[in-house]
Amino acid sequence: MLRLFFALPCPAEIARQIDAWRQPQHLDGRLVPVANLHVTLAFLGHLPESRLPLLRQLPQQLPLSELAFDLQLDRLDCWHGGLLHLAPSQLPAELMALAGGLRQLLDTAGLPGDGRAYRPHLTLARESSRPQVPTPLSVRWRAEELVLYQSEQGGYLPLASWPLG
Ligand code: 2AM
Repeated sequence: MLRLFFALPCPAEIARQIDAWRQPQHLDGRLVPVANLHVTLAFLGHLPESRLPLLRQLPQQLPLSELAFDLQLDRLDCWHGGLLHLAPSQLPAELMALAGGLRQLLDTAGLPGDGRAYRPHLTLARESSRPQVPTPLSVRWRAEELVLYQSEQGGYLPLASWPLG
């Protein structure tokens, strides 16, 4: 079984910016490694390897050439359980179309989600407290790639990717 998810990778330069912000904040908890920073679009959980051919075809059914967009993450928040993250205060229509489109295709393929509403975010640290006096952080990048990842111990392995725009 493979633990899988579709996500937007965080470009290396932006990931470095985020890390440069994180370092002096003295965050507690477990920091997400720089190379693993991403925004999940659809979480698939554990699936047998035999599902990979289907998953490799699925995104092609979306109008990917129309779905590049600027993603601005400007809201620092900490959810229940200490999930410190950045989220967009404005939800780009393309982001919601991508996540919603993937969810619909997955449902149709017999791979339903857990029914929870999609709340886009980039996790910075787990089991963490909100920084006491956080320096504001806002990052923006052009989302131009959709990636299917396998989550393994110690990292995320890209299995397939599709250009946006
Ligand atoms: P998180 O960072 O908020 O924990 C790989 O684990 C990715 O899948 C992470 O972005 C993680 O979100 C997300 N993820 C893990 N379990 C999930 C679930 N049950 N529902 C939605 N996303 C999940």
